[in-house]
Order: sequence, then C-alpha cells, then structure tokens
Amino acid sequence: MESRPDEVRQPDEVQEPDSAQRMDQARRLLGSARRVLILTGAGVSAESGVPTFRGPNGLWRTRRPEELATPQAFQADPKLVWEWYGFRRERVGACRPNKAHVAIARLTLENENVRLVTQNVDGLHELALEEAASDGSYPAASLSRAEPIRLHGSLFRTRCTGCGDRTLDRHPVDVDSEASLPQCKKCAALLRPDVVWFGEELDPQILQSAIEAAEAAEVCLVVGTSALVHPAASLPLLTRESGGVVVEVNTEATPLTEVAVVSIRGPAGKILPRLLPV
Ligand code: BJW
Ligand code: ZN
Repeated sequence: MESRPDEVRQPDEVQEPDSAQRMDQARRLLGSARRVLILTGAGVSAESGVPTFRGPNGLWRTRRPEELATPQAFQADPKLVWEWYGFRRERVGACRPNKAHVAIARLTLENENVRLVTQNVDGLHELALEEAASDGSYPAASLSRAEPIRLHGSLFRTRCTGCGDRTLDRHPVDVDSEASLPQCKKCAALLRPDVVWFGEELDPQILQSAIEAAEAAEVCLVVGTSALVHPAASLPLLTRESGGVVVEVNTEATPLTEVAVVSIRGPAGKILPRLLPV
C-alpha cells in the first residue's frame, strides 16, 4: 500500500536505552490530555514517498526556496514555478497515506478533542480520513470535525491571479509555453497554485483556528517538521505559554527539541501507530 522510493528512505528508529520510557511518557501525556493538537509537516508524508523540503533528500536540495516559492518568483517566471508544481502534483498524486496518516485519521475521527493542523499541501491526511470513514461508520459531523486545518493551502487547488476564484484541480499542467499555463475559465487571467508562499499572509481565519487550537491544547504533538517556518513553528510555543506541553516525533533534532517535554527520534510511520491511543 505504501510506496517508498529509495531516495526517500528513512533511518530506522534509533534504539536509545530510554526510548521505551519516552514512548510511555508520551502515551501517558496524550492519554490523559483533555485537548490535543497534532501539528504535522512534510516528514509525516516522507514514508509515503513525498520528498521533504529540506535535508539531504529534500525537494529543494538543488534550488533555494526563494527561487520557487515566492510571489516574486511566480511573477518573474510563472512557467518555471508551474513546472515545479506540475511535477509535484504528479508525484504526490501517485502516493498513498502511510501508517502515520492512518493513525492520526482514526484518532481525530474517534476523539472530538483532538485537532489536526498541517503545513502539508499533499492532501494525504484528507485521503486517510476519507478512507478511514469509507465504511460509513462515522457521522458526517465527525468527518468534518476531523478535517485538518491546512495552513499552507493545497497542491490540488488553483487560485485566479485576476478574480481570486478558487478551483479544485488535479490535472497535469501543460508547461509548454506561458500561453499554455492554466487560465481562469471566468476571466482568462493566469491561475496560480493555491498555496501560501514566503512573504504571503496565511488566511487569517485559518490561522486564528490554529492559534485557538494551540492555546486550548494540553498537549501539542509535533510530527515531522523542521520547525523553521513561521507562524506554524510558533504554534507549539503557544501551547506551552498556555500551560500545556510539547511532544515531538522526528527523525532528527529540531529547534523544538529543546522545548519538548518528550522528543521521540524515529520515523512517524513506525512511531505514531504505537503512540496514539486508538
Ligand atoms: C521525518 C521523517 C519521518 C523526515 N518521520 N520525521 C518569524 C521569524 C522568522 C521569520 C518569519 C517569522 N514569521 C514569518 C516569517 C517569514 C517566513 C518564515 O518563516 N521564514 C523562515 C524560513 C525564516 N514566513 C512566511 O513568510 C509565512 N508568512 C507570514 O508569516 O506572513 C506574514 C509575514 C509576511 C512577511 C514577513 C513577516 C510576516 C508564510 C510561510 C509559507 C511557507 N510555505 C511553504 C511552501 C508551501 C507551498 C508548497 O508546498 O510549495 O510551506 S515553505 C515549506 O516549508 C512549506 C512547508 O509547509 C514549510 C515547512 O516545512 P516542513 O513541513 O517543516 O518540512 P521540512 O522539509 O523543512 O522538514 C521535514 C522534517 O521532517 C525534518 O525535520 C525531518 O527531520 C523530518 N522527517 N522524515 C518523522 N519519516
Ligand atoms: Zn479569474
């Protein structure tokens, strides 16, 4: 079920002497918390075959983010930027949710006090939810409550640079020439990917929901993010300032490791099914 090309192979879980105690401690914290926020980044999808942004196998190892993920880059060379997004749409479109997505989907469907906030634009949390609920055993209300708060938009939606119209779009992108790039059906202006680039404001309502969830949470479980990009990386700090704790799952140390009460080093697809109480 999970596709995992060689170039995104993850290191195995590190067998530190105290890793069992850390798992127990994290399980206890998650099990007793009245409200939990799960914040995910690209690492949660790595075992599905989606390249992360940074690091040795990162999407941007040959390009700086500023070259492609800014409004200025799109204005200067829309063809190049659409080429990159077209490539990613194709690649991500062939990926399947992994065991981490599945564990999170079950937990959010089962437990109304767990909210998911994701930085990911790949749609794999949503797909895992859809599949977990496909037998009809969850009411529509549980499904909509379990939907992730998507901070950075979607790879499978476009936004018109003229009239602002948003459309679902899973099509391959024709990057032959500037004239062949996706155009708005209503006003014929150039379409852009409906994602949040550097220097752009996040949707204020979406950000507000994420902030409220972070402040209300007794535990913020942070999974697979380098915690370098703000305001997403500040959300766990809000949980802490409000009296809650941070638990981290990542294959590497991050700036949040120091802040976390428990930091578990290992791949999300192995750790989360053992950690989450469903
Ligand atoms: C695994 C694993 C496995 C691997 N299991 N783990 C405050 C301080 C400093 C700067 C700023 C600030 N506030 C705002 C800024 C500016 C800027 C910013 O943060 N810059 C920093 C880089 C310095 N932020 C913004 O511009 C944001 N806008 C904003 O704040 O507006 C107001 C404002 C404007 C102007 C000035 C000031 C304020 C917008 C940010 C938008 C980010 N957009 C992107 C692209 C989205 C579209 C697309 O996909 O193309 O979002 S950038 C990219 O980074 C993407 C990601 O969502 C985001 C985070 O990356 P993530 O998910 O953490 O991935 P990686 O690759 O970095 O990390 C993967 C991790 O997984 C690693 O740790 C691995 O170890 C781990 N891992 N395998 C578990 N199997
Ligand atoms: Zn338009």
